[in-house]
Amino acid sequence: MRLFYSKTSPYSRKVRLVIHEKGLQNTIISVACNPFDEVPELEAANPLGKVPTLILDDGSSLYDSPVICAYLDSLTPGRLIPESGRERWNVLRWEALCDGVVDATYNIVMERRRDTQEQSAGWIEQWKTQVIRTLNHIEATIDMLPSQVTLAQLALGTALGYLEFRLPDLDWRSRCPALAAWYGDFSVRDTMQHTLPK
Ligand SMILES: N[C@@H](CCC(=O)N[C@@H](CS)C(=O)NCC(=O)O)C(=O)O
Repeated sequence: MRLFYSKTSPYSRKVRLVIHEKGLQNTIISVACNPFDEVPELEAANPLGKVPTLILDDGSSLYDSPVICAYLDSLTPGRLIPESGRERWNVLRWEALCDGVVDATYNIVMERRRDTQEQSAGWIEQWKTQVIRTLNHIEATIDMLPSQVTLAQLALGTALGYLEFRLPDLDWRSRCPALAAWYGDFSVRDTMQHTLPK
């Protein structure tokens, strides 16, 4: 299998965390790229031209990150996404919530890259409000994370790492002390260290 990814993409990081947590490194060739450049092989595999995109051995491809994570998780035992029951939907809901934080943060990052006079302060405020409201919700419900490591924790670690990397001015740590304590423990995990954005 071949994974098109970018070293700074949070969606790619979540997939790379799954690869490392599941010990699948030797079955996947990782191809770093910049999806904003022309990358013909990526575009042939995914007309959206986005990373992450996974090309399977039969030439077919999978995207986006939740689909790739679910697929990779299904390959070996020791599931990061419980196979059934309430636990499954709980983990997938955590992933959606954390991916939503990443989506709003990514939108802010992209908006700030436009010429100053073209930026919308209104949209940036709207996305910031989404991020802060969701972080406050997670701060209040952090005790409800599954007891063992699942995709929920990987998605949360990805979202907080991305905030730290791209939006340090938000200062989420002082807004959310319980989350900061959780991240302090989780971010030293080998797989988190191995997939740091750079
Ligand atoms: N929902 C997608 C989002 C993927 C995405 O937006 N990736 C960004 C990089 S972080 C990208 O490839 N952007 C290139 C573009 O939009 O042209 C996922 O979860 O994989």
